[in-house]
Amino acid sequence: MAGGADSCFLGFDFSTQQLKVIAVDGNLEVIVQSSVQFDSELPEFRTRGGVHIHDDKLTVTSPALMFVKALDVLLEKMRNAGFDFSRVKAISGSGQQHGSVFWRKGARQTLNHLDPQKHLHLQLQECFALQDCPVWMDSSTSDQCQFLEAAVGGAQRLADITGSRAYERFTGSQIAKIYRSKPEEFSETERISLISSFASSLFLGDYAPIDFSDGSGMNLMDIFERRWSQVCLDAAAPQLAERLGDLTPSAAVLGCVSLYYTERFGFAPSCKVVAFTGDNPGSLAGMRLQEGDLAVSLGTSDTVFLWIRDPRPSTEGHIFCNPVDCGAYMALICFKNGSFPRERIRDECAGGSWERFSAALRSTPMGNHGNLGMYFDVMEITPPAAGVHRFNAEGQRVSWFEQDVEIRALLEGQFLAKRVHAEKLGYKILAGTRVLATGGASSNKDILQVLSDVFNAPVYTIDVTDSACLGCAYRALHALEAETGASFTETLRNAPEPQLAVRPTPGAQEHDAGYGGNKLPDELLKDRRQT
Ligand code: XUL
Repeated sequence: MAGGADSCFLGFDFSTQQLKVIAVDGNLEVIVQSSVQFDSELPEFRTRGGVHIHDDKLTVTSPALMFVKALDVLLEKMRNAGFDFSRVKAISGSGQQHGSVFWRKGARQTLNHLDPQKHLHLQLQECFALQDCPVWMDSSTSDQCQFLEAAVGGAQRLADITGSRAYERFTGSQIAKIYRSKPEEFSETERISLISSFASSLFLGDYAPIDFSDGSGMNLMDIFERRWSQVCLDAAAPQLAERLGDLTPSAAVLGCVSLYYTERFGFAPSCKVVAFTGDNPGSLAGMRLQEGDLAVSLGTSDTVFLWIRDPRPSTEGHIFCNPVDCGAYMALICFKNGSFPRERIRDECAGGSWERFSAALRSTPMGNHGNLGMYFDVMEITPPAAGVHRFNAEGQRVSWFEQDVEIRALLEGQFLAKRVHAEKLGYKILAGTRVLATGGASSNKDILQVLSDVFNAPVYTIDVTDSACLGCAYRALHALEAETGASFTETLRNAPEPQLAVRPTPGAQEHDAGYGGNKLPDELLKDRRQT
């Protein structure tokens, strides 16, 4: 173990609405948590939800200096609370994915010579070629997406290289937009960081490389070769490779914290900075997903994370390099129709009661006598479809179901879609597969039973509040242990385990063939763009 209870590891998360930190000790106990809310604690930046939504409603940015000032405030809060920075052996962190920071020429010099007597935000205010960073909520780059896909030979070809077809929020199209719309600012740019590598740069006192895992969310990196894809770079902007710098493994130790932190806060000069990564990769680490595991977050929108060995990129979902195992991958699939249709059907078919909703699930059989429904109240992401689609056992469209059948059809349809789309990306349910459930609906055992039966795998629940932060504190610890060859799983063997909630109903195996086969109607499986 990298140090005993005396040592400590920090995980930061530069997320959309706040900056958070978690400290764990060498026994993996969480000892400190703190945060800075952007809107309320840094009101001078006038953000709502941490962002500025521009007049076109599509452009969404956050001030670069707000993130810097948040770090000033957070570290001061910790110092004022008596936190002993000299115990910290290593730090790591995560950032909201896809967002980019444009450093002005000369910024590296400033980073290299930070004055410990002064706040960071006062020293870095002239360091950004763009004051406002494009963030993941931006959807203003449709033209750039089309151009990028056409340049590489189509959406599927782009996914084959970078793990995803072109997405508006991905950094490649964002950079292409800045290059064309703000040529002066672009030519003044010395380095483009992701939010994650920007944050590690602040600690390192130098430009930090982008890690493979967060780099996979740019539409610019060849995820199989783990290097920049020249054809994608060329389609985005000229001389981009030098502005992006090198890529690095997610577990790399980048160096030690700069003098600024040792002198101002009392960090040990030997305190290591471990590559920062994206918040979703950070969460995968925090949930301690293992090979074959799948995590399902059941919230406003539903998200699925997978640990994958041999991915098959598709025009649905994203493949990223795995942040804790350099030879593996992770997939992320987003479903927009999560809790709203669940609540609507509860209201319409169970009188607004989760109890009656649960009773309906208990009174209907697994497989629902072949009845299946897809309920896309709003335009779905995966697949791009809208409306309610009901099919009977013969595969014929029908216009209504009995109330209890409707409730089961909704849940089986939602979970089946998750399974089918995961399998399309190369996911295989293995003997030891665990499904980790999180989010609001994961507190309902009858809902989890349906999930378990559809995947024919046990379902575990896990508290994932701040999983990205926690995951990055774990990653900081692991990066030191990795020097002795320990895997992430070995390093974390004593961390709190997910709790077993339900096992598959006897007979789920027989149903497995039906579930595993593409029981979903073809029209609901179609890819977004068959180019
Ligand atoms: C993932 C994505 C969001 C951000 C949120 O692709 O865009 O989950 O990472 O911080």
